[in-house]
Amino acid sequence: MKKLLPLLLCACLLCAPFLSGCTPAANEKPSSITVFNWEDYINPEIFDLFEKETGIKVTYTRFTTNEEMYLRLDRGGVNYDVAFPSDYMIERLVKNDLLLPLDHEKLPEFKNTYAWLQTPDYDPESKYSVPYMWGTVGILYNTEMTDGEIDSWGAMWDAKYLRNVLMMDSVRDSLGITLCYLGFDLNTRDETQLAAAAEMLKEQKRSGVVLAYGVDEIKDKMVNNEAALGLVWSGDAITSIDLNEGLAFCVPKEGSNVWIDGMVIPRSSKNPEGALAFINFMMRPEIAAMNSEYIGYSTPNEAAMAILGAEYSENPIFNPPAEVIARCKFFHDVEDALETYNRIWEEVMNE
Ligand code: N2P
Repeated sequence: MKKLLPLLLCACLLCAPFLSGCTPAANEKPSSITVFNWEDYINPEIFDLFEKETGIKVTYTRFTTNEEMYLRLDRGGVNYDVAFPSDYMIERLVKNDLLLPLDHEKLPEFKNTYAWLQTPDYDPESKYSVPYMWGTVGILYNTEMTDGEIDSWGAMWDAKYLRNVLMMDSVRDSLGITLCYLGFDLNTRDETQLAAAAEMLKEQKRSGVVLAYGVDEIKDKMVNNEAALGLVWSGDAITSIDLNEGLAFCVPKEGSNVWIDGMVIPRSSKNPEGALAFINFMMRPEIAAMNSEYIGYSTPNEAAMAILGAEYSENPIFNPPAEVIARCKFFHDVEDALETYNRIWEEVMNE
């Protein structure tokens, strides 16, 4: 051993340049993250601010629906460091082990989150997600192309709006509001209820009221007075009304969906540390406020809400009154009924 020791020391010294060449590189954090978010759902200035402060460069990739996002995470092959799924999709991602648990030690800004949003039932301990934005689903309508106040989903089936209705090309949203209109639970797995909703959606298409099915382009068409009614998320209603004051929004009396989108770290992340830094940055009051102001969606951040002030907190679309929330329900993962949901949507599209 005595003879071996100097030899070992020598070997170590000889290797040292290579080892030291390796060590910093191994410790060095990759200086970029890939953020996988919805279209039109972040103020791009935030990426520059984050990069300036941390040196971490952000690549921004987009998706249109939760279902599309899920498939991309599930198939693997692409690396995403931060993604923004909704409540029911977080449930599904957790069930299928596609998310990394969050290290809350690295997320001190989480404290700014409203207490009621810190323990959502899809992730009661915020173990895998922190809230990003929340809102409702409703009808955006053109007050000059419709008569009187709209307060029912029935308007979207009304023959007088021939070729004037924009439906959302999003399975849960379009089926969800149809189920509400029929008086059924928007998470139903009952085949008879789902078949009734399917028939309603096909009938709506056959009748010719539907001008188009879309997602992000609905707000542009509504702003340009191209349709009388559109199915939208509340934040898109705010953005649209800002650009066209002839538009109004309602959450119909039959009830609707209230949702929370979260920030999560997919299991495939190559830079979870960078991802945590980004998520924490997004929860800073000033950043959350400037982001919410830019995209028009409601912040779950109490401190940011204080910065945004009365103009926002008193806007009933941005901060819906209790009676509106009371008639809304969260989506949940429908598990094995998902096949039925997808089949129905495909049938509607092919009708
Ligand atoms: C904005 C996307 C909003 C997501 N384009 C609603 N859950």
